[in-house]
Amino acid sequence: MNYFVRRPWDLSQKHITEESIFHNKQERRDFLKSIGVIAGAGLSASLLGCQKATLEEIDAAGEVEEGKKNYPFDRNDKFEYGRAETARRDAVEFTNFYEFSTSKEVYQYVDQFEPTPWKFSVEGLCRNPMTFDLDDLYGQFTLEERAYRHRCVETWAMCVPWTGFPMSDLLAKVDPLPAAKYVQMETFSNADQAPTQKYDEYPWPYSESITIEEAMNPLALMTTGIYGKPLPKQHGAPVRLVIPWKYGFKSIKSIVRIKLTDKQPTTFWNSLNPNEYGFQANVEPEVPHPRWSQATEWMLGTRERFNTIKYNGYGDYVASLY
Ligand SMILES: Nc1nc2c(c(=O)[nH]1)N[C@H]1C(S)=C(S)[C@@H](COP(=O)(O)O)O[C@H]1N2
Ligand SMILES: [Mo]
Repeated sequence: MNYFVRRPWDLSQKHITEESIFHNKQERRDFLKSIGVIAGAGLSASLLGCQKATLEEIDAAGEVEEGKKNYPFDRNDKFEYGRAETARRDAVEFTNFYEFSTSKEVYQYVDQFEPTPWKFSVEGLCRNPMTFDLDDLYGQFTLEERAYRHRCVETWAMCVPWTGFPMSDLLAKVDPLPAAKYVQMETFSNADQAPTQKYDEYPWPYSESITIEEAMNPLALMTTGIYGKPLPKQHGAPVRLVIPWKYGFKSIKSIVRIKLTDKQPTTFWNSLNPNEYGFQANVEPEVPHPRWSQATEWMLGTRERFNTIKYNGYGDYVASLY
């Protein structure tokens, strides 16, 4: 029999007024000056916001060479967006990475960041703690490309092809002890390379955590690439997590440490504002953020509006966890 199955993300679309993204060039210049970027780093006029940066300039600002020879990896067709793929330019020029900037034009602030060589450790409640460098990741794991939807708590969304491998494969290597209940993850800490880390109103380093059951879910992806290339700096080079059924802030970038623990760890956004950024942070359209509704979302680039879908449309994989 051949009939149309309505997938959870095939919902009726509403086109609502565009979100306006605030660009204040003077403010940005003042900030760059205050952190000494204008004088030292030799950014081009367009990267300083005098004119729109070209894709070539954005690519040059974020590019990471190491690992490139391995790409691209085969796409796993099990995963579909159910929507149009976000144009690469729209994703690469609009990112959240607070270590570098509280603006979305993170690519303008990453020139001091050196993501290679890189090492990260997996430690804590496991029988076989290990340290991995990038060659280990490309050599020891089976990487693939996956088309995932991404939903930020701020209501923007995108559809992008990530490259990576299941976090469960990583955890299998370290052999977790039965007492391990949570996976705690930390981003690098280096104020010389990441300007915002000079500001101590944030609880650096950025940290996140999920339960071990969530980490073992096949959707949880240790991610090294996007659009068939290594992650550019602003997307969280050289290795990040992607958890597509949760708000984007759980998908921690540029990971240096993963620790298995028996107690729920403190996490970056949750400790700053627990009312606005819950620990669990599953995508739930019916649960408003205290300052805005979560009922709809808008796509980077096209600004198309969609209704938000529970678990970002990944209920088949994760609903049984909750
Ligand atoms: N270390 C770190 N990881 C982070 C963030 C951050 O500021 N620092 N921002 C998060 C947020 S809010 C989102 S929406 C996603 C965005 O991923 P992208 O910028 O690659 O699209 O990264 C998440 N990971
Ligand atoms: Mo986000």
